[in-house]
Amino acid sequence: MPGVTDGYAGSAPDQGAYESGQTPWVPSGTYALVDAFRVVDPVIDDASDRVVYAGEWTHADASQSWTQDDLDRTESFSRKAGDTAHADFWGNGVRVICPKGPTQGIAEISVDGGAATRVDLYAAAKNAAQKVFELANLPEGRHTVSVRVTGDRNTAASDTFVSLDAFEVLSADPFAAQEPGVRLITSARINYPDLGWGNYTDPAITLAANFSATTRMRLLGS
Ligand SMILES: [Ca+2]
Repeated sequence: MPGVTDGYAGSAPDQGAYESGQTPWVPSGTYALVDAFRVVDPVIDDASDRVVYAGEWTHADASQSWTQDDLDRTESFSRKAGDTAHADFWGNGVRVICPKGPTQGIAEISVDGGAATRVDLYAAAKNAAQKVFELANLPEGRHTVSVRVTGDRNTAASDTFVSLDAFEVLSADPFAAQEPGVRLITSARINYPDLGWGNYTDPAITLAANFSATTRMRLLGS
C-alpha cells in the first residue's frame, strides 16, 4: 500500500494494523479502504428459477410488445383457478408486483401459508409493475410468498387472469449471509486466530452446520 505503512518488517500486509508488539498504525493519508462489494438485488423476477409454478402458466418475455413496461420485460400469467406461483426468500418482508388491467381477475396472496389476502387486479387500462401487495415486519429469516389464481373477477373485468411480474424482498439486514443462493461471503475482514497479527476488531465468519464449499483466496501484499 504505497504511502501507508506501519513499519512492520515481516510479510504481513499493511492492512493488519496494530500488530502485536508494534507501534500503533498511524494513517499518513486520507485513503478509503474498500472492504468488499456485494450487490444485493431485492427483486425476484417472475422468470427467475426461484419462482416455482404449479398449473398452466404462460411465460411472456420481450418478444411480446405488451411486456414493454414489465420488470425485465417478463410476466407470467394464468386464469385457471388453483394455479399457484411461490418463491422462498430471506428477509423481513415482501412485495408482489403485478400488472393491473381490464382482463385481470382476483389473486390470493399469502406468506408462510398464512391467511390469504384477496387482491383485485382489475383496472380500466393496463398499468404495469404495480405494487399490489406488501407484508412487512416479519422476523428476519426464511419465508415463502405464494400467489394463487382464484378464477374470480371484479364485475367490471372481462377475464380472470392473474399476471405475476416480480416479487420484491424487504430486508433489515444489508449483509444477509443466509440469503438463498449465497453460500459464502469473503472479504478482507478475516480473523487470524493462529497468527500474532491481524485485525482483531471484526467477528469471525460463521457458517451453518453441514456447510461444504470450496473457495480460493489470493492474498496480496509484500
Ligand atoms: Ca417480470
